[in-house]
Amino acid sequence: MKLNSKIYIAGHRGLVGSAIKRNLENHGFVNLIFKTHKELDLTNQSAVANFFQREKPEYVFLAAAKVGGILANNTYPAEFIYENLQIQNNIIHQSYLNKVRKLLFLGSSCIYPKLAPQPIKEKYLLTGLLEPTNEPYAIAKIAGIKMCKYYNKQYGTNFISVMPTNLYGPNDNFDLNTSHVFPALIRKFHEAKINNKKEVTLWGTGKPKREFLYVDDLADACIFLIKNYNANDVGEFVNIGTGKDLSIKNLAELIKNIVGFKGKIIWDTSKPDGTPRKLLDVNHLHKLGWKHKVNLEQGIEMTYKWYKAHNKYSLNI
Ligand code: GFB
Repeated sequence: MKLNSKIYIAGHRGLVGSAIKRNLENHGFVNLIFKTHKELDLTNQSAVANFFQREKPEYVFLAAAKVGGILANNTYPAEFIYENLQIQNNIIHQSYLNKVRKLLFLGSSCIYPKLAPQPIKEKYLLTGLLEPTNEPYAIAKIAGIKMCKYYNKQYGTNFISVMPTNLYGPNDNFDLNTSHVFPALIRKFHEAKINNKKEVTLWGTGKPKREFLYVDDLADACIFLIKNYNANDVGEFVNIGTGKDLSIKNLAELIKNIVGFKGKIIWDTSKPDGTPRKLLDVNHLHKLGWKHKVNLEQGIEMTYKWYKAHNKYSLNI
């Protein structure tokens, strides 16, 4: 991938896409293309076909998706399966038809069975029942992995699939109904602090364990892989994570302390816990030569700093 290679970032405004865009720009890549949802509806087959025929990108980062936390997935299952399948099918198929040199497909760690042995190895895919709260999204992402695999097999394309763990960082979604747990905790503790609240309500029991990777680390891993490897070097897909997890309760305590909230935490067990644990085995990734750099405490500090600087809720207005 050269500095003037034509690179399309699908989903450039989202948590992952904006981190990939930031990384490429910081490293001097000057020929990036991206479209807002208004400019290009990725669920529209002919619009995507016209875009690819016109732009002919050489590299594609497929970071566009309909994403959300446990409640959003559980509330809008039809939208999660339809929109993600449409987006992937359109971009993967047009990348093949328009001879894209390399595509990197972003999946998610929720593709694995609810009760997979931990840490989860790539080979555990499809060895058991999925977690119900995110089955639609997981099925769509599994379809994306398989589509890349079989396009590579039949058409000789070079489409790489990566499965990141739970992500967090700048540009995350902080809407309390649709967000993931990490941004929700940042916002809940911050708002409780500035409004002198006595308690904060969190979801579930706090017992589930999650692994968290800072999004700029993920972007670095994606660019490292697409620059240094082809699909057949990577295999069907590769986990991207830190190899460490903690309970939601411990994460809440960490974020509470860094934000400086002094009140109580109440657990609303009417909300779902989701899968009990999804710690990724990252040996394959390490053997390919990449390891994460940002540890959780650093990541919390950096994310909270970004949140206070970019969020109307933080400006005491
Ligand atoms: O991050 P999260 O929404 O999704 O929830 P998953 C993680 C855990 O945090 C669950 C708990 O046990 C939640 O009950 N939690 C506690 C909260 N308080 C809150 C809160 O205020 N907001 C949220 N959102 N959670 C997602 C999948 O699963 O993982 C996605 O649904 C995607 O599709 C993502 O795969 C990576 O980690 O359970």
